[in-house]
Amino acid sequence: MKFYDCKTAPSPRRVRIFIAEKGLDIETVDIDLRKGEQMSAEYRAINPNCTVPALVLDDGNILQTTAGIWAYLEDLHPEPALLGATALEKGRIADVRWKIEFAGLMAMAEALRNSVPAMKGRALPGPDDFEQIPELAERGKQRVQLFLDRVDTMIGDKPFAAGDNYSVADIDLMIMVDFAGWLKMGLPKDADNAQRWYEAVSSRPSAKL
Ligand SMILES: N[C@@H](CCC(=O)N[C@@H](CS)C(=O)NCC(=O)O)C(=O)O
Repeated sequence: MKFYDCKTAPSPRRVRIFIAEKGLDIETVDIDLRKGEQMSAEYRAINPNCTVPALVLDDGNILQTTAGIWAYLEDLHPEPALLGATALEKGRIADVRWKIEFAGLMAMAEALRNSVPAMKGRALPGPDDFEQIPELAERGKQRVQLFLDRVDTMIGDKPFAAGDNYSVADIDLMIMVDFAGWLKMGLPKDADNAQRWYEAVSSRPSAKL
């Protein structure tokens, strides 16, 4: 197997952390997004979406999204279960994770990609070029702030984002909080549940990756 990664980007970090939590050792190739390596003919042959992560399997099959790679690796290596161990846990984790992706990660991408000069003409990832829309950056920032303010309630008194066990919901939420730091936004200082949770997940060895 070969994992196509990018050390500076949030989405492939979701897979890096997942691989580390499973204790797997997978050959890794770094695609430098800052140099535009995702747009090269070689990489398009692996992932025509021009995005990372991607996972090339030994039989030549290719998985081209975080969710696809997670599902595949979880099935091959069920322990520890990161997508949920029981039917209810699987459902809860999928619910929470989608909320984090939609209201957190997508809002953050909207804010960043529509504002930073380095992403001029590249307001969406993928093979097609789109111009930035400043109003979307503003709306994205408002959505990120609303999301960060609600993390405390989302965590409540649970140890982890979707319940008693560490899961992909924690991976996505931690990455979202770190990603928000790029726009100097963060969890409210007095959000005790959110701060307690963030400290716990960030101190796991996988979080350093
Ligand atoms: N939902 C997709 C998102 C992948 C994605 O957008 N990756 C970004 C890095 S975080 C990318 O490859 N961007 C390429 C670009 O900006 O041109 C996944 O998780 O696989």
